[in-house]
Amino acid sequence: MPRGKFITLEGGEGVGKTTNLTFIENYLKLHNISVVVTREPGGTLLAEKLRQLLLDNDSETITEEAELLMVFAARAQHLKLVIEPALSKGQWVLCDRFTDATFAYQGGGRNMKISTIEWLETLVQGNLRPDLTLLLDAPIEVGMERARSRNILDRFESEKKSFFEQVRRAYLLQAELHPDRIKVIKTNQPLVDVENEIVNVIGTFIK
Ligand code: T5A
Repeated sequence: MPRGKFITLEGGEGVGKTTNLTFIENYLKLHNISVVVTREPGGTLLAEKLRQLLLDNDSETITEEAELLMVFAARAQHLKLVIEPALSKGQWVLCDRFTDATFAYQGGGRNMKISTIEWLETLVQGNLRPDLTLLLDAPIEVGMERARSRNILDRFESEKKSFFEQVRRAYLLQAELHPDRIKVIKTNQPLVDVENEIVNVIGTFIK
């Protein structure tokens, strides 16, 4: 049984990751690909609890170091219990956010050292990296407006505009550093056009 492929979906707040996740899942299933859909932080009982703690707006101030370690603690559980077993069985994994989010939010947004994040990435993931990453990108105002219209803002969504600008810049830098793996899709356009671009990228990848 060939190993499955690992696809991740990335981008700032409200850019349309969750909206397009189901579309991608259905597209893969149409092509007879067995796919596990999951998310980060989260995907296991413990990792979902850590997600709650990370997003909760009422907690005590979480230090940058604690935040980074919680994100990777959740990832370690998720990899061992969900992602690795699925890939080994030949299933594909479609994940809403992964380590590029850490480089963007904790690296770009919080200014944490990239070498520290890389060290933790190797500790937790070994050589495992996504096979394909779709980076959904839209101007900050568009994403924040969409996020605001939908729910009460969580701990990250309550950050200042400059934080999201740094996050966006860091994501685009990741795409520049890994052009073969990360494909940027602009989402400040009608959903149908976003879907067409996604089909182009995933269609080529499947072939
Ligand atoms: N985090 C995560 C870290 O700090 N480090 C890490 O390592 C990881 C893994 C997780 C938070 O954790 C942080 C980052 C995050 O802040 P999350 O729920 O995964 O949170 O991320 P959010 O960005 O908060 O997810 P959202 O659900 O808010 O945003 P989505 O999924 O990008 O957006 P979506 O699909 O819900 O769309 C938002 C609205 O826009 C509409 C949708 O209908 C929806 O109403 N929409 C469009 N409208 C018009 N045109 C289009 N093209 C549209 N696309 C979507």
